[in-house]
Amino acid sequence: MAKPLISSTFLSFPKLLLWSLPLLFILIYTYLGGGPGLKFSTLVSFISPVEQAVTSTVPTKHGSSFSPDYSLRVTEQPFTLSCITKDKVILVNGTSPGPGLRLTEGNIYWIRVFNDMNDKNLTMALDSHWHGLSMAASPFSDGTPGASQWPIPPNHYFDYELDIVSGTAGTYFYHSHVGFQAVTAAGPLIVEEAGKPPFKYDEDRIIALSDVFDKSDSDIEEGLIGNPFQWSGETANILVNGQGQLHGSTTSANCELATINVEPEKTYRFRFIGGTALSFVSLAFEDHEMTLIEADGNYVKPIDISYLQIGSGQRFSVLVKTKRRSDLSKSQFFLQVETRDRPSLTRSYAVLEYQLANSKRTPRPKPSSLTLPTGVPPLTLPANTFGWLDYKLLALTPNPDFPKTSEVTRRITVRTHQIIGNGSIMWAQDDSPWIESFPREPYLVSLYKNDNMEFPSLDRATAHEGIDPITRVFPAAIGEVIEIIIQNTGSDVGSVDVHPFHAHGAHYYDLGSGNGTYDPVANEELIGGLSLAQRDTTMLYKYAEKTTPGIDMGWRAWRLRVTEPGVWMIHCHILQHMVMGMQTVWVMGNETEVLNVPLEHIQGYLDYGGSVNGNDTHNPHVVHFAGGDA
Ligand SMILES: *[C@@H]1O[C@H](CO)[C@@H](O)[C@H](O)[C@H]1NC(C)=O
Ligand SMILES: *[C@@H]1O[C@H](CO)[C@@H](O)[C@H](O)[C@H]1NC(C)=O
Ligand SMILES: *[C@@H]1O[C@H](CO)[C@@H](O)[C@H](O)[C@H]1NC(C)=O
Ligand SMILES: *[C@@H]1O[C@H](CO)[C@@H](O)[C@H](O)[C@H]1NC(C)=O
Ligand SMILES: *[C@@H]1O[C@H](CO)[C@@H](O)[C@H](O)[C@H]1NC(C)=O
Ligand SMILES: *[C@@H]1O[C@H](CO)[C@@H](O)[C@H](O)[C@H]1NC(C)=O
Ligand SMILES: [Cu+2]
Repeated sequence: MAKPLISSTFLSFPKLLLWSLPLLFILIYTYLGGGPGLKFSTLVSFISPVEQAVTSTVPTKHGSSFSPDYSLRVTEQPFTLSCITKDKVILVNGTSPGPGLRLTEGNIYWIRVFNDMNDKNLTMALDSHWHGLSMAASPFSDGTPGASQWPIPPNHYFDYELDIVSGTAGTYFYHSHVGFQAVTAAGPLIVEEAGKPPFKYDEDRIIALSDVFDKSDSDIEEGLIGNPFQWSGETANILVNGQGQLHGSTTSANCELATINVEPEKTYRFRFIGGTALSFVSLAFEDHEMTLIEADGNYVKPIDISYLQIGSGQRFSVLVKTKRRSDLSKSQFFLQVETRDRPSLTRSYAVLEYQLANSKRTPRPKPSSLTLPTGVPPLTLPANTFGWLDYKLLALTPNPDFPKTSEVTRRITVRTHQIIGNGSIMWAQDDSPWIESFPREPYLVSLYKNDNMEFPSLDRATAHEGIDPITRVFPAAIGEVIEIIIQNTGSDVGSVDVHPFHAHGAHYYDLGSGNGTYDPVANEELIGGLSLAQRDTTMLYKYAEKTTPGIDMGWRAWRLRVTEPGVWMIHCHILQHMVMGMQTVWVMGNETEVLNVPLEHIQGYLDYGGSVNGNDTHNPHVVHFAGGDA
């Protein structure tokens, strides 16, 4: 495993100062009791000489002496998911979901991602974006093409540096951020505590959800951006850990239900990962209670829940106590999963399977014996679609630095709207769609090169509801406390949709949601005194099937103290919507803060296929931004 480093390269004083600034800021900030969910341990680790060491940004050659902590190989090949066989499925290490990564907080990791595809680009949003993890120190590793990095060209690899700071233990996932690839190219990423977790459990189990579509990825992508527009079709099935069975299909390999093995009388932490491309689902276990303890990588005050609702990009952990052996009348219980807010309901299952010692001699039941329930579903899940746990998810450890209403410097409304053109359909935020072909090069690259884009103007943005109309970017200054209001509106034909909105870069405080237009005064009544949880993906709900085009119909509000300089995306996590333009780019910090690496050190990042990419004959030259040394 990579050790927290000490740099060997001596730095000039100005560079040293430049690099110390963000750290110093975090240090002071943390000391004052703040930081996004930072714990006391963070403070301790920041003042320890090891983590405070200043690193050089001179690129390092990753030759034969370098060995990454993990490697992921991405291929495109024929594959069968839930009885649906396709010629071209993008897999990580030959499976979907890909292998789970387990990291321990307080360390720096290097993850080598191989693009073994012959004709496709790839980025891995080790979703912060290695999902929700802070990546402030690694500006070109966020995994968002168009915003922060060039994609990895075919038959090349890229080394992602992950600085897993203390206080971030939780459930995440990694996934491709190109086109529709994340429908299958994704995998769990678990950050474990260096010490003991705040809740006691015997073991954990990952429950990753995904969708499967009948159409090929390329047909889906072409249809979504095409004219005439063609919808992807609805999900054919919701998979649990890549497995599922379709009603009416003959059972064969890759068509069995997933089993989640447990033993009697134990406490399990089930880590749910919303890796669905589209589906917003409700789920519950037959005859087993759940206590929610984590949302999006943050521990929350435990809440007993009778069902869980999870959209694309979200993660939740629940504790489940298994039954006593003497109370077991059977050894298999269903996990029932159902879509919400789609034209038709898709229902799927997995099996919670008790491993009983005396059954060790009897072989595990054959997949065919784990058949779908026939007739009435075992559970009746509530039909409700909006408001689940809003104003109820509270930070386990109240954060004294929760930004108060009086500290809010700006309220930025992102009005999202579906434009129905002559045959095409797009999503625009404040009239601006952001699709992969816009911009021509990653935004951060343009800023460094000073060629395609000017630095966004906060003045222009302030005069236009937060978006700078010239650069189509939302700028914010370090130190500001902003409220981001995502406002749903009726489409050009009056339809309304549901959207899981996801932020890279930092976790925000979720201020809740409601119908109509956001009213800060009314909402203050609801949040007053609550120690709200920090999140990175929350739902913009659908409050009506049909409304007047352009009319406000539902909002979601976030509050964020801006601390991490960088170029970050905020987008709907539904892959179809992203492809159709439902993405925004935010520039946090001014020019000095964002472009803080000497240009001569990052040349390799500035061109597509630049020297930061490795291949069979070329070792990559990469900057150790966080200082990770392998
Ligand atoms: C993925 O596959 C590669 C090559 O087969 C292997 O070296 C690597 O360890 C695998 N990664 C994980 C996380 O299992
Ligand atoms: C990969 O990305 C580069 C840079 O944006 C682009 O020029 C190229 O067309 C892309 N290739 C594919 C196969 O999409
Ligand atoms: C779309 O249709 C309208 C009305 O039929 C027409 O005026 C306009 O030019 C069309 N736009 C494009 C881009 O084809
Ligand atoms: C939301 O508001 C609209 C307009 O006032 C109303 O028609 C609709 O029923 C409301 N939805 C819910 C779920 O209350
Ligand atoms: C950015 O902000 C920092 C801190 O306030 C300041 O020192 C610096 O001069 C600013 N840079 C620009 C380009 O405005
Ligand atoms: C490998 O990378 C080097 C340096 O970027 C490049 O010159 C070379 O063409 C690449 N080889 C292949 C097969 O792409
Ligand atoms: Cu959406």
